[in-house]
Amino acid sequence: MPTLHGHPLSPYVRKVRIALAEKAIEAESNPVVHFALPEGFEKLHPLRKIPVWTTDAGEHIPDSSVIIAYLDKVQPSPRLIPEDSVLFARALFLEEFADSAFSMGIAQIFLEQFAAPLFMNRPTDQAVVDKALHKTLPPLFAHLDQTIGSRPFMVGDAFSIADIAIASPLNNLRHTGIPIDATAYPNLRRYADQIIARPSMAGIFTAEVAEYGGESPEAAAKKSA
Ligand SMILES: N[C@@H](CCC(=O)N[C@@H](CS)C(=O)NCC(=O)O)C(=O)O
Repeated sequence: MPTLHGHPLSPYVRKVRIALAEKAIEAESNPVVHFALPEGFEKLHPLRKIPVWTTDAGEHIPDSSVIIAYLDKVQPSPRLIPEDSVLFARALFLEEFADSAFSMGIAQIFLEQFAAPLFMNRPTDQAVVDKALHKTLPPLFAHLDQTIGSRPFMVGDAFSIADIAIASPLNNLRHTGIPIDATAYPNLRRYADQIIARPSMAGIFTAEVAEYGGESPEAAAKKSA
């Protein structure tokens, strides 16, 4: 069986897990964390990053975007990267947007609010959370809010790599219990609630909550009520 190397809470690893769930592909999980990779991991990924996909034939394929493009080639159904040239370009740009600034902004909140108390035994640095929430993320949320409008999917009329790439870091935001502001970004909030309820993602999120004790905004709201 192929192996997916990388911890499930990494947004890049989760991208691949969602793609696998969509395509019903089974794989072993090797949940290594990026800050404690085993010696020799550079043989799998020269930059020592996660995720890496190891095929049955022992070929190591690094990088979430490359892995999903590969999976789309070896098992095209359901297709995650649109065939139409313009939709292809839009989807790949949104993936790049999500993998870079958007993931980084959410990672700052996730690390401080969720990972610091849980894994690093230190309190949250609220200034870092506030900066990400009030400076870094608003223009990115605004772009996504405008892009999605009232449609169900980020690109065209089908679920794609763009939805996977955006929903995966949104799942990390969800773990912190901080909701997307429904007044400022009503389209994005509706989209996030809908896309994360998709079976391929809901199963992954529920498993993560069960294992790592994150919580949904709904649970956080109930607690503070
Ligand atoms: N573009 C890469 C990004 C992968 C990445 O940055 N993964 C993080 C973990 S979330 C990592 O391994 N970081 C270790 C490092 O940058 O040294 C992908 O999509 O796979």
